[in-house]
Amino acid sequence: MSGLLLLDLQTMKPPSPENHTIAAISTPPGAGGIGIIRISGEHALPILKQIFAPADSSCQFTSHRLYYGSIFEPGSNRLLDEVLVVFMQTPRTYTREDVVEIHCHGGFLVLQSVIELVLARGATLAEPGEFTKRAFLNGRIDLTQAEAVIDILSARTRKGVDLALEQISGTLYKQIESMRISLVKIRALLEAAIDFPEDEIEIADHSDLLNQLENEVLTPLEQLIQNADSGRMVREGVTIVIVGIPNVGKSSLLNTILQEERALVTSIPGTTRDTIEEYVDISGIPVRIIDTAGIREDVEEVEQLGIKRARESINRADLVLFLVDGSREFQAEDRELFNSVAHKPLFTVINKCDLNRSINVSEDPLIFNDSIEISALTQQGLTELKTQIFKRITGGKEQWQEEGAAPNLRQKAAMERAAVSLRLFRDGMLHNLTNDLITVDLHESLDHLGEIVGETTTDDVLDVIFEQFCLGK
Ligand SMILES: Nc1nc2c(ncn2[C@@H]2O[C@H](COP(=O)(O)OP(=O)(O)OP(=O)(O)O)[C@@H](O)[C@H]2O)c(=O)[nH]1
Ligand SMILES: [Mg+2]
Repeated sequence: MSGLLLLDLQTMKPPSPENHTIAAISTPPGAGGIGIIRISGEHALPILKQIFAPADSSCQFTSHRLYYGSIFEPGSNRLLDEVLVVFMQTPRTYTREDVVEIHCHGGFLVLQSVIELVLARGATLAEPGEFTKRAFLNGRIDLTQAEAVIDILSARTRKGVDLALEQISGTLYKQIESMRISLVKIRALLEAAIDFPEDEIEIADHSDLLNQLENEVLTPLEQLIQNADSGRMVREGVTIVIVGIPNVGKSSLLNTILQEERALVTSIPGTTRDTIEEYVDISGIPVRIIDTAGIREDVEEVEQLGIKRARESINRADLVLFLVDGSREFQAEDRELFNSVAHKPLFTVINKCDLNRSINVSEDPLIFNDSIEISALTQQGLTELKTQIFKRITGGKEQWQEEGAAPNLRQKAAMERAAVSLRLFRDGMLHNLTNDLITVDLHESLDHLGEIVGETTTDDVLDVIFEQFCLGK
């Protein structure tokens, strides 16, 4: 029986690899309340029928209905699990193929034995991302929507989820499509003029076309390219390192930002030996914040190693918080440390402002201009500190503006290529080059826009994208 399933029922030949039925455990490894096995392809339902005994024997496997019953091993009749199953008939499914989901108990061994049974009945284990790849290849979603699925799975802040959801709903796709439609219209007018010059086809004069190109394509495209930076920050996050000489309150600041006693705090200089890293959500940006060993000279070996790690973290930082103790005078060690990190984007934070101030900020305008005062102990200035961090990592933004889609790096690169061709095309029009010359650039820009949504994307690029998925998605 299982051998038969490997053959196409009409041609009695093995199905081609593109449309074989695939299966995978779609829930994460480890114990959970339920674990789901997903099967996609034309044999999904026949496989289910062989291994599932419905509690209600009149069960017709109506599409999109949940059925209760058990999974058993045909032949031995051994019970493998008590389950709920759903059959979803093409095309209203994730992959646009027939899809079956088997909702098992969440234990790994149970899931393992059920998936093995499904594979023995003729399904192939899905590659990472293969379900989503099929959704894309079968035209249910475009490439930007497929990439947004990766984003939603890996989002680390609510803002990241929101951006991904917007992209899944097709916002970016629609924007790119509307640009492509505008370009196709322009191309049609220009090509008509090439094909039928003697007919003196009424083509809009070039200045109309130029306006159209600017307003409907170039300007929105440039806006999208700018948004890519916000997108990158929300997807990848940024790294911030707290730096200072011993005892200025670095670990206290980390704890205050996290609102948790994460790092040891004592009044003894040299408390923190290793770097301590945690994630925190600052206005939607996942920020990796690193507390470091206080940097000073002439210390014993363990502390030296800590200081070496601190220096390494500084090198990787997107932003350095240079922390000083406002209740003491600014010291030669502070200044030396500042000079050694001054090549990084940084700003000075004066801590312990709940105590009497001894630091003289007017002495060093370079160090104290734009500095802010906080107290890690009383949390004074914490909101302002987060605002300043946000401003500095976003290049001056006070908060997120509603700007629409935020492309990822791949999409941005294709947009930039499209913009280059579009500017060449525009210059060609401005200089009244012949239509057949300038339409070459127009064709190229259309191709680059097509790469974004997946219409002109090469197979190796597709492979790279879908490899980023986890198994079962
Ligand atoms: N009054 C006051 N004391 C603070 C403040 N922040 C930290 N402290 C105290 O300063 C001392 C050192 O704090 P830590 O957070 O351990 O300082 P650190 O910079 O991490 O020190 P090392 O790890 O040794 O480099 C502790 O006694 C803290 O309680 C503050 O804002 N106000
Ligand atoms: Mg510390």
